[in-house]
Amino acid sequence: SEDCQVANINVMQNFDKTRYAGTWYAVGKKDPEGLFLLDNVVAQINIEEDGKMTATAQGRVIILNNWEMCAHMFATFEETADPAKFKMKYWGAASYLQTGNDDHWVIDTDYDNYAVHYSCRLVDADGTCLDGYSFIFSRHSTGLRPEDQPVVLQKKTDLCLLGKYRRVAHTGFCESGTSLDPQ
Ligand code: AZE
Repeated sequence: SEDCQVANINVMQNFDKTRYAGTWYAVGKKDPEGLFLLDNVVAQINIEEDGKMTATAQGRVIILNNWEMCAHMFATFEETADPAKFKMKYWGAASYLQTGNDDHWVIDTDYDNYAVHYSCRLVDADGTCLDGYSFIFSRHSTGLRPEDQPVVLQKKTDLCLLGKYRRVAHTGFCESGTSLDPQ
């Protein structure tokens, strides 16, 4: 939002989770504090038979003693009054990975090419976000289409996160057999 108030952030109107389902490649990210997914981040959104949204995600991480691995994560989503705002419970396939309960807000998506995700973990006393993360997702591992770039740039600006994103590389790290985590 204009005043960077988390409560005033605009999310996707008439969000359709069934169209959000499928594979998304993270092509940009703004990191939170602490351990986080480094690169090769791919999310798979599923709609279960009961209509509930779930997800799996993978990404390269470095844990504890500089141990590099591919993190395999699972998530369930709790719906809220706003169809584009979810509570995401997540955990790792291995116990030493992260668990958490984060917001999962869909800020904007055309469903077929790009999606802008946002999660504020800690709202400051002044209503701005003190600790959060955001992913720019693409249906294409190669990045955003040129025509989607200005739309995404505007959303980054609206989120008060312009200049805070890094590109997310896709090198095949989580597709190779080099992972220490069983596939
Ligand atoms: C997200 C969307 C799809 C489901 C999940 C996502 C987030 C995952 C993490 C994982 C962190 C792992 C760490 C391991 C050491 C948003 C991509 C689960 C934040 C830090």
